[in-house]
Amino acid sequence: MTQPNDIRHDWTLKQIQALFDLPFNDLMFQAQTAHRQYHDANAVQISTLLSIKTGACPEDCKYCSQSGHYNTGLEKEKLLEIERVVKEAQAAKEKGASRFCMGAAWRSPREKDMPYVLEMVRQVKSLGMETCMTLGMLDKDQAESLREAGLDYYNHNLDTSPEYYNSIITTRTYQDRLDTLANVREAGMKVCCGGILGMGESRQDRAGLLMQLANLPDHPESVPINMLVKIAGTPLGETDDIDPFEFVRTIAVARIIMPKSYVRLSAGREDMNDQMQSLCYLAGANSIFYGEKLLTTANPEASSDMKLFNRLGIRPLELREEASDEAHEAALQQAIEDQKRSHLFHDAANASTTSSSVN
Ligand code: SAM
Ligand code: DTB
Ligand code: SF4
Repeated sequence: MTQPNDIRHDWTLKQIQALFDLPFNDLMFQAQTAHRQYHDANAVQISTLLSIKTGACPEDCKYCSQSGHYNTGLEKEKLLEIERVVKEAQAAKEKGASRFCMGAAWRSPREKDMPYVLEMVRQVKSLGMETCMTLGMLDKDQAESLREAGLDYYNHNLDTSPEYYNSIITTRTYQDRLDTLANVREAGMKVCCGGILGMGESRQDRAGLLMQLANLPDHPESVPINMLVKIAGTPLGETDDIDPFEFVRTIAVARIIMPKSYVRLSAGREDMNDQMQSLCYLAGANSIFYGEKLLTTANPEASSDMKLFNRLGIRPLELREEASDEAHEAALQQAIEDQKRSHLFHDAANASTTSSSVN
C-alpha cells in the first residue's frame, strides 16, 4: 500500500534530534501543522483503564508498583471476575469513554487465564466499546485468539531506547518486546505502543525511543507517552523530575514523525498543571486516560478533565467519529438485542397469531 510522503519509516537519530533541538515555538508550529493534516485539532480520544490482575509480577521493571521484586506496599489482587470487569466497562462508557483498556501484571498470560480474558473481551466489546488489553508478552496463538475474540488494540510499550532498556528492566529484552509487537500486528490488531519519560534517560534516549516507534513496519495507531509516576519502594522512586518543556517537546516530535497516530498524554497527569496539559494538546497529544485511576495510581478526576476541555474548547472524540466498523457493528447488534428484550418490541417474524399487533 502506498503511503503519504510524511508517513516515513526511515528516520535517523540525527533527524529526530534536530527536531528536538528546534526553538520551542518552531517545534510547536511544526507539530500543529502535522497534527492538522490528519486530525481534528479540538477533539481528544478518551480511554479508561482497569487493572484486571494486580501486583506480584515476576518482571523487574524499575518504575513499576506491581513488580514482585520491590516492596511498594501494593495490595495484590487475583484475576478479577468477568462480571466485575463488564460492570466497570459499562460505568466507563456512561462517563463517556470510547475505549476500555484492561491491564494485567503478567510477564505473559498463562494458558489457563486465556479463556477468562477472551470472555472479558467479548463482553466488553458487546457493550459497543473499543477494547484494549495489556497482558505482557504474547505468542502468535495468543495474539490470534485475542483478535478472534474481538480485541481491537494491544498495548505493549517499548518504554525507552534500546540502549537504556537494560538499566530499567533486566528480566526481558528489547527484542522480546519487538517480537510481541510483530505477533500482535500479524494477528491483525491495532498497536498501542509508547514509553515513559523521566526515568533518568537522556534526550538521545527519548529520540531513540521515538525512532524505534516511527521505524516499525507500521506506526502504532496509539502512542502513549507516560511521565514517570514515582512509586516509593521502586528503584526509580526518587528520580529527578523531567523538565516539563522537554516532556512537551517529546510529544511534539512524536506528533511530527507519526502524524496519523493518536499520541496519548498518559500517566503522570496528576503531577501536571492545566497549563502543561494544554501545551501537550497544542503539541499534538489527542488522547488521554480518563477516570480517577490508572492501573494502581491516581489520575485526575473525570470532572476536572471535562472542565479543562471546556475551557480549551476541546471535545471528547466519539466512537462513531473514529469509524471503527467492528465496534459499530457490535453496538448495533447490542442495540437490536436490547430492543428485542424490551416489552415494546414486536417481532413480526416470530409473532404468534394470538399476539396483538404493535404499531
Ligand atoms: N505487564 C504488562 C506489560 O508490562 O506489558 C502490562 C501492564 S504495564 C503496567 C503497562 C505499562 O504501564 C508499562 O509498559 C509502562 O510503560 C507503564 N507504567 C507502569 N508503571 C508506570 C509508572 N510508574 N509510571 C509511568 N508509566 C508506568
Ligand atoms: C500505558 O502506556 N500507560 C498505562 C497503560 N499503558 C496500561 C499504564 C500507566 C500505569 C501508571 C502507573 C499505575 O497506575 O500503576
Ligand atoms: Fe510487570 Fe508490566 Fe509492571 Fe513490568 S510494567 S513489572 S511487566 S506489570
